[in-house]
Amino acid sequence: MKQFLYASDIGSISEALAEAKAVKATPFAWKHLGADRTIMLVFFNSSLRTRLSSQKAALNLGMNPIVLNIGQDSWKLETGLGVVMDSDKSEHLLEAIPVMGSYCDIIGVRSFASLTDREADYAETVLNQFIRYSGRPVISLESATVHPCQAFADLLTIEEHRTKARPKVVLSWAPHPRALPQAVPDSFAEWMLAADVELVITQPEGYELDPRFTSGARIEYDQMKALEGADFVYAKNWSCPGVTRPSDYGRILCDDRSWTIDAAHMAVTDNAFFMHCLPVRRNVIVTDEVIDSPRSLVIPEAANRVVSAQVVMKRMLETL
Ligand code: AN0
Ligand code: CP
Repeated sequence: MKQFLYASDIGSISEALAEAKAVKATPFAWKHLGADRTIMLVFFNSSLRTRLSSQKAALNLGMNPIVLNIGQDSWKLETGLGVVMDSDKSEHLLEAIPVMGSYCDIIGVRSFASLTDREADYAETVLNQFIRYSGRPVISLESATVHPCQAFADLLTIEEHRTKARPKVVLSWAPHPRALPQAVPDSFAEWMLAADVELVITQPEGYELDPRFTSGARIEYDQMKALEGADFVYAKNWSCPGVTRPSDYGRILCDDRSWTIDAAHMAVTDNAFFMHCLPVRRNVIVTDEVIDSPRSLVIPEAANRVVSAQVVMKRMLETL
């Protein structure tokens, strides 16, 4: 595997889930694969889970992880092409990427959406430069439009907890005081559709996600109606994807706290599990009562991030 951005990069979803279960059962069984190999984990943005689970997954495979925080440990990097570099950015990605590539066998990159330039974000400009210039397999650790390690872990968590062949999974927008990317809901929708669950997406008007990720999902603007009979409730905030009005891209259009997932929302489901990728703002996205309930999966979901990362790294090591 040379890149990991999309569900299609992993091939058969059922084979990927079977492999995830095997990796989870015996995490150290492939320790020989990573011997004398190095993975570089490059962070342009903050992280708790992705940073730690990627390091743990690499260690489980016998690999050496190197973590670089851009702008804190390194020079500030210019990402724009053709710019006159007289700002505070000392080095261009065009040099930094092949240099980093020369020190490792695999690269993982976290580079959030700008939320100002829709075209550049949706073209995955930064991540594609890593793919083009590093000469190494590249893993998106949440790039502008996708968070595949998260979506794969979410799917594994649903697979482990489902009691129906085709569970009803509701992706619900929820309020948040800051403008957040669309990467998590984009990938979640993409992976749920690839896995063939019954996916319903609910959001206020104007928050329609890009159809390249959601095509085939049912969209229901009435949140309570969407949640009826749900088996899994996946809450997430995202800023305006700019699908209907490009000028609104990255903006907050709604702060309606009636969208916060509380006990009344969960009451109309079929005793659904609650999921969120974390970090989560309590009593804004979800009430304490719901996230602290026995139906909350947020901790096992985060724990599965080691498993999804390990399957991806394992596949890359096998094809180096
Ligand atoms: C990020 C986001 O919404 O994309 C990371 C989530 C994994 N969240 C925040 O910045 C709070
Ligand atoms: N869910 C997730 O990716 O968390 P971090 O931003 O802490 O890595």
